[in-house]
Amino acid sequence: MTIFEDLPTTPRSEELIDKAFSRAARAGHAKKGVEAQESMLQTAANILSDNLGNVVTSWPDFDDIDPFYRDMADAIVGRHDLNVDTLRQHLSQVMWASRQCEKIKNEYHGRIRNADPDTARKIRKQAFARLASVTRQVEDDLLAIADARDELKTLPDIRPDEPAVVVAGYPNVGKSSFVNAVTRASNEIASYPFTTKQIRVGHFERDRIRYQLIDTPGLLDRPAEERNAIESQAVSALTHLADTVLFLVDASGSCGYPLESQLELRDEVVEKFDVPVLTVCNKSDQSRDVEADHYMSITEGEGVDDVLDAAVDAVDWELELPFEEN
Ligand SMILES: Nc1nc2c(ncn2[C@@H]2O[C@H](COP(=O)(O)OP(=O)(O)OP(=O)(O)O)[C@@H](O)[C@H]2O)c(=O)[nH]1
Ligand SMILES: [Mg+2]
Repeated sequence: MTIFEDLPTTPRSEELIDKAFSRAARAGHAKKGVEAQESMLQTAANILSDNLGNVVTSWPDFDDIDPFYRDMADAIVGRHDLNVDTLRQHLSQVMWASRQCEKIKNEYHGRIRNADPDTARKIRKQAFARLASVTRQVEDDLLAIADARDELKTLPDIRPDEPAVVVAGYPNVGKSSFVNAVTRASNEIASYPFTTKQIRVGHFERDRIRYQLIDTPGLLDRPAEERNAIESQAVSALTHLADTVLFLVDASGSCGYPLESQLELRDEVVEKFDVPVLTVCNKSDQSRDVEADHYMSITEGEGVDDVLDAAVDAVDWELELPFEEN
């Protein structure tokens, strides 16, 4: 469950106008004369102002959300040349339109009430034209919000309030093998729109605490200068998320990358992340020729549990008890 999961579909301007005016016509049929015109205005304006308002209030307040979600949202909507700040501008435009519909309703209501039926009909038509025009003015805003919503809704279930161990390292060093080996079979494969490879999120439990183990292909597997803006933003999101990083190296060179480059990337990650970064020499069955915090061989099943223990120690998560005073 992510904070964006419940975002409802964003309506388009024409859709809203059709809905508002057809409901208004129905409401008008039930009445006669001036009253019919009043009822039509009320119905149309209410539907527009409510629906436009709901588009905005269904979004979480970006000032309150975890920085992980904020950076992630920035990275994800970046595909549409949006970011959280521009998204907020679109949302406030839509809120403006919602209030404007309310104002139009109030402004025309008195005029209709004091008119004869024919004039009342003319005034109501003017009001409808203005309602439609206001709603069309935010057409682009609604489209941008719809794009953002569609992307963010499918954000994989990574929880910033649960402990997270991020697994990094060059391609082929054994990151996925590690995540697969130590987490339950039902690894969630998460597709992020900004990486060509799929991120794997596994879970394991220690002392009744659930840990997230996050494989990061396409993000933390090469030097920062090779990342595009969106990928950098995603890495920034990971810095908020990670409680510990396991940096896997392959000293045998069978992964296809020189050890020196791997260690340079490791140093970069140490620099970038504010949390413990453990250097883990994987494929120790092939080579242990590197200075590391831990040595393991996933294929031989050697040292794997120790690495997981070390990660748990480094995370140092304190369970918050619900009955504890704060
Ligand atoms: N000899 C040996 N091979 C291993 C070990 N761990 C993983 N491998 C092999 O290394 C290869 C790459 O492993 P992956 O787990 O796919 O590596 P990765 O880091 O996830 O690679 P990308 O997803 O491309 O970034 C596979 O063929 C694994 O079988 C190990 O401990 N010893
Ligand atoms: Mg992999």
